[in-house]
Amino acid sequence: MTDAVSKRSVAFSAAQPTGHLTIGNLFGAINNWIPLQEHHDTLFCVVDLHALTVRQDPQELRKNTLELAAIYMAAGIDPEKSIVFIQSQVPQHSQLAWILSTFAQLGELERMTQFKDKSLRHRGNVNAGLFTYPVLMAADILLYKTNIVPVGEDQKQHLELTRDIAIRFNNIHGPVFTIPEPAIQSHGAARVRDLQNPEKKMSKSAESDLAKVMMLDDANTVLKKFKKAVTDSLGEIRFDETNQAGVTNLLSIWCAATGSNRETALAHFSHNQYGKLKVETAEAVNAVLEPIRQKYQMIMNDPTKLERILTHGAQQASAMAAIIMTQIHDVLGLPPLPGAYNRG
Ligand code: AQP
Repeated sequence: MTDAVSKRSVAFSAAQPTGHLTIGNLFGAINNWIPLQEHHDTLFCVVDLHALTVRQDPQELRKNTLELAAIYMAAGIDPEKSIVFIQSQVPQHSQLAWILSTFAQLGELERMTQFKDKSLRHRGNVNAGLFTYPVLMAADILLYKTNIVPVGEDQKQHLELTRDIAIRFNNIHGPVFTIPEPAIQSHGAARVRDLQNPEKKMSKSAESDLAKVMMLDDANTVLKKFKKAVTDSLGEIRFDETNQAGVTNLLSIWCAATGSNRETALAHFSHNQYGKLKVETAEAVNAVLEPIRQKYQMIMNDPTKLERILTHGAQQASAMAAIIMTQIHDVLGLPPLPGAYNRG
């Protein structure tokens, strides 16, 4: 990618630097990003402004932001094919978010389940940014005339709101925005579950370390976490989200890690004990993570190169964003932009 006037369809996705990524982020989202690089214009963003909706230690945030970009690349995002950048280095994200907030209804934002969940988890800091998070996400996506957004199932509701905002804007001001489509994994990895509480999705900010497998965990830690995963006392290995959420989660992770379907998983495990399922799932996950861990170390050994890639990415993204912002100013009756954007 890289050409602001390319005619290929555009794919955009992002993750928050609220910590290192989990295998939920990998199997639910990033693994879907990689093949898109071949036939789409792809942008992958580290959304640090989103991370501010939960109180962050500044040193940690700075570190996590760079490390997250390195994890993208270690997992297979190629900066020669994709634009990789940090959200706060492209100011049009915040500018468009303000404009879109005048097209989002309070009632719509109140219905967002992530807002409800996060306001319960962060009772002491239910800030307005947590509430308007989906509007900033809509800006991230719409800024690049995005066609496809590969995300985990948890983001489906936000995507629907993005579409509604874009349609509402277009109905009033003409066809400025492209209406994006979500691309969600069709199998179990669309929602990898917490290893200690399989009723919940695996989250990088989960309090218990045993609940989440991080992409950079070492092989022994991965094995330990899977061995301690919560299952049940039924003693049967099958896909049953209602009665055996823990076992179903392990099977789904094994499928995602080995590229197998459900039938293969059942044929492989159905007459076995939970212990074998846990150990083989850990081994399959380690086989996926080992090359990522090695590549991550290589990338982090050259921080100057990493920063250069991100600066270049921000310039490319900003040049693309400037095109639509000019159009938006025009249709809304705002004065033309005084060439303030860096067109890279
Ligand atoms: N458990 C999951 N299963 C499948 N997909 C997942 N994603 C996240 N968790 C799972 C997908 O990963 C992408 C990046 O997510 P994010 O960093 O923007 O934030 P999130 O969805 O809020 O993820 P976390 O890990 O739960 O972050 P925290 O703990 O900071 O809130 C998205 O496409 C998401 O769908």
